[in-house]
This record gives sequence, C-alpha cells and structure tokens, in this order.
Amino acid sequence: MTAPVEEDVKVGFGRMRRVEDARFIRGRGTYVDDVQLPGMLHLAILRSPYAHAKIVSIDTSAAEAHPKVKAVVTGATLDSLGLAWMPTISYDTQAVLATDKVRFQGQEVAFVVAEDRYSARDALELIEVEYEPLPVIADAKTALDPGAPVIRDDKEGKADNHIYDWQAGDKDKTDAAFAAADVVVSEEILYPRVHPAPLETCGSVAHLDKATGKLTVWTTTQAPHAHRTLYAIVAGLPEQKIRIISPDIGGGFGGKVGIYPGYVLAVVGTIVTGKPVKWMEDRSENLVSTAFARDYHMTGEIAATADGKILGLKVNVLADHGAFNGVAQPTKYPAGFFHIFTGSYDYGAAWCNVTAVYTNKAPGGVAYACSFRITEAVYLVERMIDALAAKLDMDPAELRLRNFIQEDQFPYTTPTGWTYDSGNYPVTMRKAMEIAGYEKLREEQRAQRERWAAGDRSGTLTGVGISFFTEGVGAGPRKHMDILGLGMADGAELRVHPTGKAVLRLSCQSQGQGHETTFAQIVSHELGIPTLDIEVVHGDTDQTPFGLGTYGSRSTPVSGGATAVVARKVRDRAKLVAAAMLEVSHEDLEWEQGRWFVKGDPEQGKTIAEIAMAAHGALELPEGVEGHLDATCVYNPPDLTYPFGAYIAVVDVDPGTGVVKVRRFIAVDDCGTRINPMIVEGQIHGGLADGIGMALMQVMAFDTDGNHLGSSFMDYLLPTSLECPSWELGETVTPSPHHPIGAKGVGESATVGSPAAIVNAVLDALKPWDVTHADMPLTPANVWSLTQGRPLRTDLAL
Ligand code: MCN
Ligand code: CUN
Repeated sequence: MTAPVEEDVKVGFGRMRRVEDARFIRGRGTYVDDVQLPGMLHLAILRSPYAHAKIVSIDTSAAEAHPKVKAVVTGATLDSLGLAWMPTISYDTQAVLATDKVRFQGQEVAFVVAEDRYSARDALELIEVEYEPLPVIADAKTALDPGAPVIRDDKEGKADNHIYDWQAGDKDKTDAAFAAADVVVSEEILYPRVHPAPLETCGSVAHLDKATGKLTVWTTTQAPHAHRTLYAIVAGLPEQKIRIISPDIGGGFGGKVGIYPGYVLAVVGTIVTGKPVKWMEDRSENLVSTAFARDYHMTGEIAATADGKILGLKVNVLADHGAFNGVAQPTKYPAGFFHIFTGSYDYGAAWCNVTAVYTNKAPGGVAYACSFRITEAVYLVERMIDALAAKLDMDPAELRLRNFIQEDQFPYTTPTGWTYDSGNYPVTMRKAMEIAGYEKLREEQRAQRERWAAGDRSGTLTGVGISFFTEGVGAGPRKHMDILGLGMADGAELRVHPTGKAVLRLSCQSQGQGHETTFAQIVSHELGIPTLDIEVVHGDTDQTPFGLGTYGSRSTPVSGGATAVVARKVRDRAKLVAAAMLEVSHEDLEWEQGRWFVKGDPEQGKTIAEIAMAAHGALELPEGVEGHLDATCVYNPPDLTYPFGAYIAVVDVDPGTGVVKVRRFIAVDDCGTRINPMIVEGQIHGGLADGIGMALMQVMAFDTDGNHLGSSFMDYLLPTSLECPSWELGETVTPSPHHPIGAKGVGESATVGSPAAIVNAVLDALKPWDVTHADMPLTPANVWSLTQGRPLRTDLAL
C-alpha cells in the first residue's frame, strides 16, 4: 500500500527521496571503520571466557614481545591511573577492564594495541590469564536467593544482587478496584533478552594530538554531545579540547547510546601510544558484550467487570540488568517509562513495582527501539487485554473498543500520572479493522475451525492478533528529565547565506532515519526555501549546538521542535528586513510560504532569497535589527508526545510443525503531522520486521554457567524479507497540540507495537487447544510444544 515516489516534493512536507541515499547507495558513506589516519594503530580486546571468575593472575610478557605490538594494558594498569572503573548513565559503576574478577562472559579483561588488526588479535592469544571460576547467576529469579553469590562485591557493603525497587501508581486504589471486580486475570509474561544487532558494530578511532592537546574521537554514537561531556567528566579532559564525530552510522537501534569500555579503551590507547588508535568490534563481540534489551519478567493482573469494563491493572517486574546497571533512562525513572504501562485504555487504577537485579550477564545500553521500556509495557498490557478477552469470551477488538480513552478526554492523565497529548483511538482501530477485513477474517477462521472439528485437519490454522499501542516519546522536558544531570533539551542553529541557501546545524544524530532530508524539509516548510537548498550538519560536536542526541524517538519531537522554532526566528527577522526593503511597516506584511508581501498588495513582496541578500548587504536596517538572518534556539519540549497505532497480524500456524507464517500485517499509525510520509513508512516497515524477529526468532539465551548461546547470526536469528509479508499500512493524523509542527516521533512505534500483535495472533490460532500463554520467541519448537498433550476442542465458536 506504500505509494511509489512519483515526484519528489520540492518544498516543505511530503514524499521525497532521501538526500543522504545519494551517497549511501553508491557506497560513498563514511563510517567509523572508513576513517584512516596516518600512523593509525589497531586495538583488540581480550574478553573473559567465564561468566563469573576471580582473576588470579595475568601474564602479558609474551604478547608484549610480539614484534608488531605497541602496548598491552590490563585492569591493573588502568587501576594505577584511576581509570579501571567508569560511571554508568544509571549512577552505577562499570569496570573498563576487569581488575578483581570477571562478571559476565565477554567482559573486557585486557587490550592490545598493534600495527594492524590481525597482529592485535594474534597477540591476544599470547596473554595468559589464570581464572578461578565462581558460582554463576544466570537466571534473574535466583539472584535474590539467600546465599546467592554476590556479583558486585566491588561495592562496599554490598551483600546481595539487588539494584533497586521502584513503584508507580496507587496501590490502595488499585487493590480497591480489584476487590470490586467480577473477573481478575493474571499472567506471567516474559519479555526475553534481545539485542539490537545493527549492521555496523560499535567502534571508535581516537586521536590525541600531543601538539594541540585536542582529542578527536570518531565514534559510533547516537549522542555525540553527551559523550563529549561524559568523557570530560570521567577522564578529566578539558571539554573544549574534546571533539566527538559521529559520522555515518550503520544503524543504532538504541545500542549506540551508552559508553562502552571499548570506546574508553580507544582513548586510553591513543594516550598510551601517542598515535591514532582504531577499535572496531567484530560481530560476536557485539552480540556477546554490547548492549542488551528487555529481560523483563513480568507478572500482570487485570481486573474488570463481567461485561468487560477494565477497572485496574497491577504489574510486578523482575528486571535483569546484567552485571552492571548501564541502562540509559532519564534519572528520575530507573525503569524508564515503563509506568506508561496502562496503555490506551481508560480506567482509574494502576500500580507497578519493578525490582532490578544483577546477574552474570552483559550490561545493557538503552537498547533496542524501546522508548525507555515502553516496549515491555505495551507488550504487557496488550497481552493482558487478550488474556482478559479470552477469559470473558469476548472479541479482543470489541474489548479494546469498549475501553479506549475517548477523543474528548484528551489531554488525558493516566493513573500513573502521564498526560497523553492527543488521540482518537477508536477511529484508528476501526481503520485497521477495515483494512484487515476483520469480520471476514473471523468468518474464515470460524469455517476453518468447523472443518477441523469435523475431522479434516489439513492445512494451517489462521490466527488474528491485535495490538493497540500508545508510546511516550520526545524526552525532556529538561526539568523532569536528565541523564547524569544533563537536561534533555536540544539546540538548533540556522544560517541563511546571502544567496538564500541555508545550513541547519543539529544536536541530534541520525543512524539511518533520514534526518538530512526531513529536518531540511522542516526548514523548507517554515521558510519556503527548497529542501535541496538546505544542508543539514549533524554528528560533530565542534560544528553543532549541544543536545542529548537521538533515541527514544526524540529527534522529531525535540530537535524537530528546535528546527521549526529557529526557522520561525529567521522568518521574523526576515520580516523586519523585508519591511525596510519595501519601505513599509512590518505590521503591514503578510507571509506566504517563501515570501513576505504587503497586505492587500501581493505584488509588493520579497522572497526569502531576496531578503537574505539584502540582510547581508548595505541596506539601511531599522533600529535594533541586526544584519544577516542567522538564528539559534534551544528547544525545551513542554512534554512528551504520544504517538499511537492499531496493529493487526494475520498468521498461519501449522500445529504439526509449529511453523508460524505472518501472512498479513496491518499497521495504522498516528504520529501526528508526517514530515515525509515515505520516511515514516520506511521507519514502520523496519520496526515491523523487527517485531517479527522478536516475536518469532530472537532470543539471547544463556546456559546455567552463563555461557552465551547466541554469539553469531547462526544462533541469533534476524528476520529477513522472507519472513515479512507485504506490509499493509494506513494512517490517521492527530497532531500534537504542543509541538510546533504537530509532529510526534515514530522511529520506534512499530517495534514497540508489533510483537504483541503477532503473539496474540499465534495464541488466537491455537485457541482450539485452549492455549492462553506463550513466551517469545515463538520458534517452531516452542509453538509445537504448546499444543502437545492438550485435547483439541471441537465446540469452539469464536
Ligand atoms: N518523521 C516524520 N514525521 C513524523 C515523525 C518522524 O517524517 N511525524 C521522520 C523523522 O523526521 C525522521 C524519522 O521519521 O527522519 C524518525 O524520526 P523520529 O521518530 O523522530 O525518531 P529519531 O529520528 O529520533 O530516531 C530514533 C529512533 C530510535 S530511538 C530507534 S531505536 C531507531 C529508529 O529511530 N533506530 C533506527 N529508527 C531507526 N532507523 C534506522 N534506519 N536505523 C536505526 O538505528
Ligand atoms: Cu530505546 S532504542 Mo532508540 O531509543 O535509540
């Protein structure tokens, strides 16, 4: 249903092909690994084979004797410099190189810098480490057992593996709602550990110029300014002497938000050797050690009346954070925005408790298209709604429609205190049902079940699954949201050159989302300058204003706001200059896209290009009006924006083999004003594919010794086009009332919303066996086992 791009829109919003693709499809992008500097050395990291073990001794002498090795550094060396531990963005600490013991398989133990990548790797083999294995916590459920081995005994006085307990909502009110309910349904729901697995792994090229004292780091980061400040704080380097360049990035998906030991080691490498040093992870390193997502063990309880009016929701979460708490969340919210778990429904009471624990697994980044844990929250509530529908024997679409927050209730404050900006959920839901042909699908299913009941069990069973999500994206506001004290506002800077061409400098950083196109489109929309005449500069701290970067789909809500506001500042300045040019009062001027003209006399006007030239020229300007048209702005968003959508998955399940095929996927998204509908659809396509991956294929599994069972793409499966149907997209447009152009973020919507639809669909297909529960990933083996030993119901009407 995606319309082809017949003709690119030239000015403002609309479909146009991405300007950055001109270099990407020609293989002319510049990624970190493309950076080559004279005399550059290569760094490789020795990683722990054990999940938990004491380091008895390390002998580096053979590695040091390797002819091409320039340096070998261990935790002990870093310790002597006070750099063995670094703070994480969640106010924890993390070992840069292990000193006392290793705490997860793949942890950084030592590094080698050598003349080439291969010699560095070879030399790793020459380092002798003696380990003394310790008992392992590989299952979060055992982390708090009495007598469990204490993983973080580096922390003074720490006698258990508890990280935090955190609550939201009103417990008493929720208990009262439950007491008054006709039905209560509870479910244990696991959101398994998954990995963002971007095309480009993580890496850095660090260069400390001894002559100038300037440290330049080309690095795979989604947040260059935040990295600069954190390097300054952690390493004690003067911030003006640090330049972070985040060049073209081959996918981030949240995995490139945090600061990993490898990044820090590249900096240590250049300091130690005096040469530029490159560190680039290989695929296994990326999978084993860098960023995880989810790992939420959730117990949900939902209360309702007999006719399906929801009264309350309770959730208890056990969160597995791995060996170091490195999860990126705004400081006030240790469990991110999980407590937007009440979903898209109107009921008065909700409560959640999140208990986080340490385990012997890799620590997390923000990780994987999550808008700070909303992925888990949406999955939970959408599974709970289906469980309730099954209990009440109600159609899951009907149950949702009966409980939606209504249009006139917006802005709507949830029972956990979040204010949704705008929405019209029933319309979006009905649109998805219409595209799906919902009633017809149910008829098809009924006929199929009758046929099975009558004994003809050939072919597959159809399942139809729904998920309706509301996300909260666009962190700040800065007063409420910060990371390590840095507020979440974004800067933008706009220069309009004498010839009317413009350069926009942004604090956010694209990892493939098409910012060079869409942010130019925002300026174009506001000023009428053709989009292709606007250059977007981002990803270089020396060239762009401060801001906290790209994640939580915050670029459009925050930097997009900054861009619209800065363009409006330019437009206001242009008005004064135009008034001087036309020798009229500025109050007599009116704007149309691209020009100011005299009210009632449209012939009398000046285009932005004419005004730009005059603003740089010798024209006499009115008192107080500066020359030029350049402007800057810092945008502090008043609140999050709340995109939403209705997803319907149609699956064919073969109960004999357990194979699930996603036959159709209908996604109706509402992200407010769409700047570039083609890019929005591309974001949704990617997220839906991700959803199939998580629902059906992906899991980071460990054995009881904490050995990682998915260190290559042979074991950790990614979805391909073969698993994806031809997506059927629809849209509704409900602008955000508090965003300058009414846009909400969309970059994570489909990843957040889609897994529940697929799981709900598979369970729907298996309804004849009364299967009501399954955990992701729904691999053939998992699905097959769900029906084993269960009688097939033959009385089933839907
Ligand atoms: N857009 C639009 N109209 C809207 C909303 C967005 O045209 N109403 C456009 C934007 O201008 C931008 C794109 O859609 O070009 C995504 O915008 P937004 O929703 O603001 O998200 P961000 O740009 O902040 O991107 C971050 C988001 C996140 S957090 C993850 S994770 C993810 C995602 O984007 N990682 C991605 N999509 C990704 N896409 C690619 N190709 N690579 C990743 O790593
Ligand atoms: Cu949570 S993944 Mo995205 O926010 O970079």
